[in-house]
Amino acid sequence: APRYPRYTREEVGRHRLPQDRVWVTHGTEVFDVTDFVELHPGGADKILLAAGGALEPFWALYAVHSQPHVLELLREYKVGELSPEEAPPAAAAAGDPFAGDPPRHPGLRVNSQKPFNAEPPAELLAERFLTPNELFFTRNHLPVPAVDPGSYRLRVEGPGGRALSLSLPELRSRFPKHEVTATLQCAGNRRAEMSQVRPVKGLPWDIGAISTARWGGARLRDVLLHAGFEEEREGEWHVCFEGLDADAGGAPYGASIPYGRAVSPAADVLLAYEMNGEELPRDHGFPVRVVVPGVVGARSVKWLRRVAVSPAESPSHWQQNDYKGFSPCVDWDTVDYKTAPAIQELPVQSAITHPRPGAAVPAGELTVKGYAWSGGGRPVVRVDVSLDGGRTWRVARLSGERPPPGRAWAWVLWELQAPVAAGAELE
Ligand code: HEM
Ligand code: MTE
Ligand code: MO
Repeated sequence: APRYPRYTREEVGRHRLPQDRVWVTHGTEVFDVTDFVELHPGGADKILLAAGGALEPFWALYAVHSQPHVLELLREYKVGELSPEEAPPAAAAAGDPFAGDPPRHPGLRVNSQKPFNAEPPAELLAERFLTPNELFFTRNHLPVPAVDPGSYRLRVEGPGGRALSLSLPELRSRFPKHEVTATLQCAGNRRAEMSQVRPVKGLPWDIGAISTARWGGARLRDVLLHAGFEEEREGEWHVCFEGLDADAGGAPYGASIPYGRAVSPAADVLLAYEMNGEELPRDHGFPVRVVVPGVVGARSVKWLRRVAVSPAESPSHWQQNDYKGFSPCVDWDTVDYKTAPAIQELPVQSAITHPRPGAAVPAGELTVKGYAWSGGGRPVVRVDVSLDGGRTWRVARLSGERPPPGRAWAWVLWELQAPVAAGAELE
């Protein structure tokens, strides 16, 4: 058998661009696939997502690769082996509060490592109506708590009901499982584009702080009614959520929604324990999270430990002093948080996932793709696309689910084919 040179993962990692040669690993083998990039049936942009690292996490998303002819083809490009001392990524330092965070998919675009905040790359974001769990955007404010499912209890309490302490098996067996397809979007989605207009503080999210899943769990409504809370209540009431993740001072992540939304059968608010048919991944709230469809992601509290009915909104920083909207004339030095309500329903949103800004597109027929979504369960009825800065418009083809009226919780994906003249600049 031929003897191949040995490389470390770091050396492989220096080969991410065609000008540096494109290397990937599979098992312990190293391949130079530069000459295959343009021949890849799935497109050059996709194969480049794996450049400099392991193929397996990407091939796990696309089963077409689990055929013998794909490995045979790959073998032609073998240039080396990984060094035998190449251990799995080093264990995190003791004393690091993030040392217990779970492993993540290498395709995610990371905006912050600790706490972990990451989005699927635009090339993969709208490839599928349901976002694969390992690519679903992650927005963590704190380290991911380690939860023992056996001793986990969810507390439910507040005036007007009896206190409950529910184990995971109780939550699963006492209440019917309800399933909802819902898109979650962070309020910061597309902040990088906002910063091009005027620099704003916060994580520089591109267009991927949004993802869609089929969530399964108990209806919050069923749990509240089981605890004896009335469907109709006089006066102002809120349902507050607390997570098991807490800051250095011991304050948990928290948020609240109005009582009426929590008990409304049409609002579909879930205490979810399943995501796309699997148990919730740790990054997305294992073992139980709230899913509030149509509402800013911040209210869908992960690692849920407590549900409290209260006459006041959640006292949490993230309900009181963050996730609020202000005039452009207000900045961080002059803001008075009490003057604005906490964001609940989000407005309409639409973004182009392909082509990317600045991309060169060949003359001929261009495919433009993207997603569109609205908060509040309002359906997207049409997506119009302009290639000439808004002078003329074409209507895109939509694909998605057909939800009941007022319950359009999921995005639609859209696509348009349009002719492009040579040398044209498209806006
Ligand atoms: C399709 C090889 C990396 C996404 C294919 C096919 C081959 C192939 C041979 C056609 C399979 C068939 O239809 O029988 C490779 C090799 C890779 C690589 C050798 C790395 C060296 C990737 C990566 C992604 C990807 C990293 C995604 C991030 C796809 C997709 C298709 C495909 C979406 C289906 C295209 C279609 O049917 O329209 N690939 N692939 N591939 N690949 Fe890859
Ligand atoms: N819940 C807890 N306990 N801790 C958090 O940091 N982040 C919130 C929300 N729930 C958060 C949380 C924010 S701001 C968003 S946008 C969503 O979770 C993101 O959910 P995801 O990470 O599953 O995409
Ligand atoms: Mo968020």
